[in-house]
Amino acid sequence: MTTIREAVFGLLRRHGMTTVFGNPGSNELLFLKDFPSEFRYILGLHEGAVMAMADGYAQASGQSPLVSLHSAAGTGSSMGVLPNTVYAKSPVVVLSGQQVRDTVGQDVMVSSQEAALLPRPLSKWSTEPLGAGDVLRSLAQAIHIANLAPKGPTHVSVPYDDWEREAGENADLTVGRAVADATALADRHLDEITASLDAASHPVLVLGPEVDATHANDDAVRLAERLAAPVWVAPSPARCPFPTTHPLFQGVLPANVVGIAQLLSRHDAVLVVGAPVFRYHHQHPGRYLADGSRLIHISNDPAEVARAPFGDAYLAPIDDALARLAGKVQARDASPPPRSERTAGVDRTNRMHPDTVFRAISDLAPEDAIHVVESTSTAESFWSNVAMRHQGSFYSAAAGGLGFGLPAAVGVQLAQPERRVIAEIGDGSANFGLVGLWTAARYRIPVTFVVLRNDTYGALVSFGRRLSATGLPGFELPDIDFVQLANGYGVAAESVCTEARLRESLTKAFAGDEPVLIEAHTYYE
Ligand code: TZD
Ligand code: CA
Repeated sequence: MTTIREAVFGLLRRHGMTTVFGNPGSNELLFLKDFPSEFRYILGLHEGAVMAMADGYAQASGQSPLVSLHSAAGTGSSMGVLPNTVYAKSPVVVLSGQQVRDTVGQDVMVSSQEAALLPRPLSKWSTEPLGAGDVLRSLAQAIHIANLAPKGPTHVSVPYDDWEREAGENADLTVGRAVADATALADRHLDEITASLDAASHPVLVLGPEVDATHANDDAVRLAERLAAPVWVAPSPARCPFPTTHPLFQGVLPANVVGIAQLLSRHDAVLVVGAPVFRYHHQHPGRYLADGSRLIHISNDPAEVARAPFGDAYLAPIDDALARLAGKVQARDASPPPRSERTAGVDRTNRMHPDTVFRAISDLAPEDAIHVVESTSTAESFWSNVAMRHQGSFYSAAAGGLGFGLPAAVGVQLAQPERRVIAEIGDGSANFGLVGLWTAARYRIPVTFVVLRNDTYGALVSFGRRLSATGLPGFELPDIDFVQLANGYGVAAESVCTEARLRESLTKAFAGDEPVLIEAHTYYE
């Protein structure tokens, strides 16, 4: 007889889901029993870190990892980073353990009441099968839903006495199914968009994370070059959709209405691809778009196109749409617009400006390095100093929830063992996912962690100013020694205060194959 556990491992194998991130409890042991040797289990010491590692892995591999979590408390602990997973459209499948089916109603220890409701609305789909006979099919459904556009995290809660029951005579049919997203932009719509772009005198592109997620970066470059259109990255980027070294690259749009309207005002056609319109952050109300501009939005997410307050939208796969548009619009000639230059910040005694840190990293890292960034006040400095040329070069918390970056870098490195992964993390952010260091040490995952230590929640200082909120408590973070913390988790670490020392440490880290943490003393302006 085939047990439900055996059938589920067959299903996972079938979908290439042989990497499991988890933190086990008593409800999960019968699922993990006789863990097959071709699977790998990556232990995280807190479920927030487990989820962030899995999210990074999913984004950087394009494949679904399985996340195995303990019932209510374990799943609950993972939820701090789940908003990021939802907004990153990351196809993570979460399996949480449940107490024995017949006993859950008594609310026995470590049962999870209304388990399917727990991770909503932070999941694309969540269920607890009504009987053991539906466990395999429910997990298959969770995998398919996670991977159909728009992708997203799904959750299944399974009572642990289900695992040893018989899978039933139809298990092979459920395991063997293939589900393909076979949608494409209709020719008629392609013609409409092409006509609008060809008729425009000054088109501009705004690109979002889904361009990178669907590996459409090269087609985005082709389209921009054909249109001779400047390219902006949509606000608060979670990925890098366009090479920052390209002459048409303009930078990242600010996350407010007036700022975006101003920067796009001289363009009569604004084509937004693979991003929401728009994910504003700072409230600075005004008119969304200058008169005479028309916004065209291509997204693979029905909710995204429905909720946008302006613009005409097309629901379509991003890679297909970009490839076909790039082949169809009229090629034109125009020299790239000048990019506005920032003056680099100046170091102080024993404190570097963030510009110094990012410039050093960009100079010394391999040209295909991957950056996982969670350092909130330094975003502008990062984007103006770091060269990124390839697909999958940048990941950041998609919903701004801290605790993603440090462990996500571990998952990204597992997914991309051939590329150098650098985690640029603020000293505040680092504490939300610090336990990820242990996993890096335990499995020798050679991420270079650079902690920008400015001893404060810098971004909140500037937000406070923006809101004229004075007398705010709880911003200062003195006396956190990241060298000792890293050593405690088994990661070698150094503290640096000057550019010369930083460059030495980075050179050494990039030459090695071990995780390393560099505590870089910076200051907040
Ligand atoms: N908790 C979580 C889970 N996510 C958040 N985004 C916050 C709290 C609020 N928060 C921000 O939005 S930025 C920030 C906090 C606490 C400060 C981060 O400090 P940092 O970076 O040291 O990482 P900077 O460069 O000093 O801002
Ligand atoms: Ca800080």
